[in-house]
Amino acid sequence: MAKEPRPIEELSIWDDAKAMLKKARAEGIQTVHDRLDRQTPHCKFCELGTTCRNCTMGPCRVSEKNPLGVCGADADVIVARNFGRFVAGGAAGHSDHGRDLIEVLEAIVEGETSDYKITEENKLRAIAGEVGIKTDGRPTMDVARDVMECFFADFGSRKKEVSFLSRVPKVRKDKWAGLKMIPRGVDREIAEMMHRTHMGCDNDAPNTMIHAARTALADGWGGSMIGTELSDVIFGVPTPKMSTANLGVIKADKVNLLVHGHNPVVSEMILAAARDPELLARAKELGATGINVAGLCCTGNELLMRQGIPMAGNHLMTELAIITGAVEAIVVDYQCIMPSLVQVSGCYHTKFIDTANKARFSGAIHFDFQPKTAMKQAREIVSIAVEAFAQRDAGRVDIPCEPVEIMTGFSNEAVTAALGGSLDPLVQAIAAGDIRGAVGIVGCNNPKIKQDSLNVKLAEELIKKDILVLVTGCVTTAAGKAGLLVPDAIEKAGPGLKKVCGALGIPPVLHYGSCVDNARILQLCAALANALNVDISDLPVGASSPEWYSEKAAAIGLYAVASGIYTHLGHPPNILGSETVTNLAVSGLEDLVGATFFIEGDMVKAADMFDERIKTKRKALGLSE
Ligand code: BF8
Ligand code: SF4
Repeated sequence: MAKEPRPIEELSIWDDAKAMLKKARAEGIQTVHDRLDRQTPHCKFCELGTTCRNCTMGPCRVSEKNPLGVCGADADVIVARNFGRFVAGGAAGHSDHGRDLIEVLEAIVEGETSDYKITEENKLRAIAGEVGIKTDGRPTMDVARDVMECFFADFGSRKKEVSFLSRVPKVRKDKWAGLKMIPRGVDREIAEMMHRTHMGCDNDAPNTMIHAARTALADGWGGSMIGTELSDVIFGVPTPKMSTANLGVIKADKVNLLVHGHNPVVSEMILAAARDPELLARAKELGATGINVAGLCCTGNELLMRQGIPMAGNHLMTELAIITGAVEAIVVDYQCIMPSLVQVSGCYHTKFIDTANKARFSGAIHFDFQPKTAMKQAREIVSIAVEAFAQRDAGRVDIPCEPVEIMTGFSNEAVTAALGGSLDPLVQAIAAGDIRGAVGIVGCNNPKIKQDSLNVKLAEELIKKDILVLVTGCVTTAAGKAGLLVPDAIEKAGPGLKKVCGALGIPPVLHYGSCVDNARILQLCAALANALNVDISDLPVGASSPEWYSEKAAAIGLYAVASGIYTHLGHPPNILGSETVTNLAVSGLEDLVGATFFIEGDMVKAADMFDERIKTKRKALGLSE
C-alpha cells in the first residue's frame, strides 16, 4: 500500500528545493524522496551488514538465532567483507576518474588531440620533481610523457608504493609499513579486495578491514590525487574568484545547459563550446539572450573552482533543477547521477545527454566522448541544447529564487600564494590559537536526512569555535547557500578566525573543490605535519561527512582515518551487525593509525567532539588555547 509522503517541510532546509518539490507534486513528478518513502522500512539485515550474496550456496542472512552462513562465515566476516567491497567500489570510482585524466594527458603527449593542452607547465614540473622525474633542461612533452608513464604504473602491481607517498611524513609511512597498509598499486588493492572477499579467502575481519584501509589509501594518495593534480595541469590551478549558487543561477532568458557528474574532461569542453559565436548567434535567433552553463555536483565543483561557473545545486537538487522547466539539456559524465533524471527530463523539453561508455543511461542521447574529437562533439552537444530552447514551455517555467554569492577557488597553491608564498603564516596562526584547528566537511546529501541541515549546522558550529572549515563535494553548495562562502561570513565566526580571515579577505569556510579534491586536503595536512615535523595524527584537524550516502564517501572517510585524521560520520555505514568491526572503526583504529571514526547525528555534539580532540592535540603539541 502506498504510504503518505513526508511533508515537504521535512525534506530540505532550502526554499528553492521546497518550491520545486511542491511543483513536482503538483505536476505528478516522482522524486527521490517519494521513492525513499516507498523503500522504507529497509531490510534490517542489510542495514546491519549481515547479509551475504558472495556465492550461490547462499544468499545468507545471519543473526543471533542463526549465526553462520552456509559456508560457516559469521557476522564479523560477512560485515567486514561487505564493507571492504563497499570501500573498493568507492576507490574504484575516484581512481578510474583519475585514470581518465592520465589518458587525456596521453592523448596530449601523443599529439592525438589539440583540444586539450598542458595549461600549467610549472605544476607539471613540480609534480614530476615530487615523484622523482628529472625536469632540468628537459622539454615539457618529455617530462609529461614520464609523468604519464609514472601514473599509469601507479595503477599496476610492479611498484612498492604509489608515487605520491613521497608527500607522506615518514613516521606515517613507517606506521603503514608496520601494518602492511602501504598502498602499492591502485588497481592491485581494489582487485585484492575483491579476491580477499571471495568465499574462502580472508576470514579474519580485522585483517579484511586493514586491507580496506589500504584500498582507501590507494584512492586518496593514488587515484584521487592523480585526478586532482592532472586536472590542474590540464585545466588550470584554481584561484580565488566569486560566483553564485542555487536554482536562481538558471536563467529564464537563456539556453540553460547543466553539467553533472565528476570529471571535468567533458564539461570543460562544453563550457568552451558554449562560447562559440555561431552557437551563440543561433541561440539568439531562437530568442535566447545567451547560453548559460551551470554546474551540479562535482563536475560543477570542478568548473566552479577553475572557471567560476555558477552552481545550480548539489545531489538532492539534481532532479529539482530540471523541474524549473527551464533546462534545455543536462550533460552527464559519471557517478552520483540518479537514473531518474532521464524520466524527469522526459517530463519536460530537457535533453538528457550521457557521454561515457561506462555510464550509459537507457533513454539518453549518447555521445562516446573522446579526446580526439572533444571540441567537435562538445559543439554538437551544445547545439542540441540550443535547439531545445525552441521547445521550452514558458508556462511551466518557475525559477524560485535569486542566486547567492559565493567565493571559490582555494587550491593549496592559491592559499600558499595568499599567505605570501609559504604555509608559515598558517602555521603561526594555528600556533597562536587564532585558528585553533581545521575540519574538512565533505560529501553528500542523503534523502534520509533533511537536506543540508547537518552540513550547514556543523560548519556554523565549528567556525564559532575558531575552527577553520574546508568544504568539498556537495557540502560546497550547502555552505554557499547558507552564506558561509563569502568574506562577510566572518561575522558568524569566533574572534580568532574573524581576525585571520578578515585580514586576508577570505571566508571562514573555504571551498576546496570536488570530492576527488579531498586529495588537496590530504596534501595540506601532510605539508603542515612536515612543517611541524610531526605525524598527521598529531595535528589539530578533523574530517566529517554529515549527510554521506556513497561508496566513495566511505572510501574518503577511511583514507582520512588511515592517514591519521579523526573523522565524523552523521550516520553509520552498514557495519553495526559486527561488534568486532564496529569497535575497530570507532575505537580500535586509534591504536593502529592514531585516529578513529565517530558517529554522531547531533551537530552541536559533533562540534564539541572536534573541539575536545583539537584541545587534546594542541596540548600535546605544546600549543596554548
Ligand atoms: O563525489 S559529495 S553526492 S556528487 S559522492 Fe556524489 Fe556525494 Fe555529491 Fe561528488 Ni562526492
Ligand atoms: Fe553464504 Fe558464505 Fe556464500 Fe556468503 S559466501 S552467500 S555467507 S555461503
